[in-house]
Amino acid sequence: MLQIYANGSFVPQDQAVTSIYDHGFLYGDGVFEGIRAYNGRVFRLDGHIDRLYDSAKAILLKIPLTKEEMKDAVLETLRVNNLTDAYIRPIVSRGVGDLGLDPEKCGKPNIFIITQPWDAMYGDLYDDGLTAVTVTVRRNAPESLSPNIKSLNYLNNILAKIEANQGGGDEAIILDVHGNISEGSGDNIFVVKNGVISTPPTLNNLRGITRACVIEIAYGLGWQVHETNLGLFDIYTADEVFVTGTAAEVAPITEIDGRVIGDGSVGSITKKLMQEFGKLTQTEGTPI
Ligand code: PXG
Repeated sequence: MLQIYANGSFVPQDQAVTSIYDHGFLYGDGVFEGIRAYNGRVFRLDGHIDRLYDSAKAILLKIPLTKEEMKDAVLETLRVNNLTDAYIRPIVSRGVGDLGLDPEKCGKPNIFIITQPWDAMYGDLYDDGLTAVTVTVRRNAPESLSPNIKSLNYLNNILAKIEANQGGGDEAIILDVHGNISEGSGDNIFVVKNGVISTPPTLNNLRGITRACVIEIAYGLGWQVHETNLGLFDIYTADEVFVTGTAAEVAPITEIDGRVIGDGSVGSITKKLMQEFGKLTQTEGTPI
């Protein structure tokens, strides 16, 4: 049975539990990360741990481990479970409090790290392309709850995913309150038009680690990436659209709201970025 890191100990999966008074459970008060290991290495571990601590800082949650200790805990959890290719989910909740909102009533934050084997998320769709639907629910406004915070409150994304499921889409496209494209339910969005790659700036979406990798890869290939506000018109009329995320990796979208994107097949720039991203994940990372 898989072992879970729970506040410094390893416990079997079915015994890794927290209290119903944990504010992570009562209020979604906490933060998390989604990380992958490929071929015996953890991909962009530093970037993910930095984002975890930034998310925690933004909600005034002091993680009772140094970043180095957290990285060691991630690596040790993989070793304990004998995993070389895995999905890794560190979770830090505010901890056990009472039924009131006040986080000062909570004791120590709870830290859990789940690791498990993980295959490509979308199977054949990497060859055929995903279908996406624009959803009515809008992305949390940064003035209310910054989409930069990877918090345990994912209701906004879950509502988007429910609408995508109802609309027969593989992924949701979420607009911000102004009608600009923000992101998918668990990934960032890129478009390609006349050879130019564009993606929305990160005020209205999560600062994706995969997004940053793809931008790096594109620059390495001598291509430019424009970070600019995009509307529905831009994605409907794009030659290529793709999404990026730790779970999704680089995944092509070939149909949006009933419109065929480009010629309906996976575009050449998307294909190249998928290939190069695949090479990177197989060759770089922190050894387990
Ligand atoms: N936007 C959001 C809202 C995310 O949750 C990304 C973008 C991509 O970021 P990275 O750093 O992974 O490139 C994410 C992260 C899932 C799942 O099961 C996906 C994420 C997190 C948790 C679960 O699809 N994606």
